[in-house]
Amino acid sequence: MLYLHIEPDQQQWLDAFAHHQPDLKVVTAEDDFAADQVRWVAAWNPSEGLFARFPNLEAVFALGAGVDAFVRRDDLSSEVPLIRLLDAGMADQMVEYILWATLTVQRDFDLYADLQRQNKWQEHTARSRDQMRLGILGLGALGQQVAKSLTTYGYPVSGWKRSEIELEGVKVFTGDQGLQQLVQQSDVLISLLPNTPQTRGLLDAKLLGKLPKGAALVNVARGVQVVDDDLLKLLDNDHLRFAALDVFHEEPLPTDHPFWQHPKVAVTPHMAAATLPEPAVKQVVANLKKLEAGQEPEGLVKAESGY
Ligand code: OXD
Repeated sequence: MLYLHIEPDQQQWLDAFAHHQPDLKVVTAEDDFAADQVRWVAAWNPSEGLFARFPNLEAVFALGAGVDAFVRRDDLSSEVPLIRLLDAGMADQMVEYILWATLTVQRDFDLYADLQRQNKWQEHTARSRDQMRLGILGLGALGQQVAKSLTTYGYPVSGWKRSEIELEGVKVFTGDQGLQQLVQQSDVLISLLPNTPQTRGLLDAKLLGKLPKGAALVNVARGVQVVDDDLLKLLDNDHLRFAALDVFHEEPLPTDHPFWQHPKVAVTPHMAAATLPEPAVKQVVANLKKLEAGQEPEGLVKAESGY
């Protein structure tokens, strides 16, 4: 039996399970069931104490890419395999979001919106794609797919990862020095990093100050990676041109946060890449089969790295 914990659109998820594995018994908080019969939980934004309800838990499926809400919890032993989604339709959506943010500065749409508010007709010199160097922080499963996809649009794409990898068409930087180098040569810096103690507060004045003047920041990872005051200062002193922020320290973003009204900030409500029920459930079901066959599931979170 699998317990499903997700909002909104719970029915779509139930339908997707019924479609991909009709013989799997899926229950939710609305059902009557014996908690000791639950072998798996598939969840997003798991509530406090959720996992403690199930004494015979064999695995947990995070219905998203980031698992920060699933690790270091009192109700979930690190012995229970935790499996996250690797793409499930998210990469394409991330690419769309990044293209929107990139085009906003490349084609000066932010400046034109401002000019329109002043009834001003004034043309800016446009930049071509090869003049927009995209730097991706985080080349995990999602980051690699996003990076490869962005190269197909003609943008020079670089990426940073802790460990070495080869990625066709993408210049890969590693290590602390590599991080500085990547930032120094990024016109648009994009965070796809996992939320770990090492990435929290990483995007501070010291690092963001190394971006070329006029660069943009796109954060589609986790809000805690950005030091908000540092980012605001760099936008206010014109070192940075634009920030597209989808994630925040506190969500929903408090109504009095300066990001809301800042002319150089675009705020979106953690929507850059929604998890789509169909591909996500397909991945969960494929991994359930692997677990039942004694094989390692794809997207198994490693205890040492936490992602
Ligand atoms: C995710 C997210 O991690 O949506 O999947 O934030």
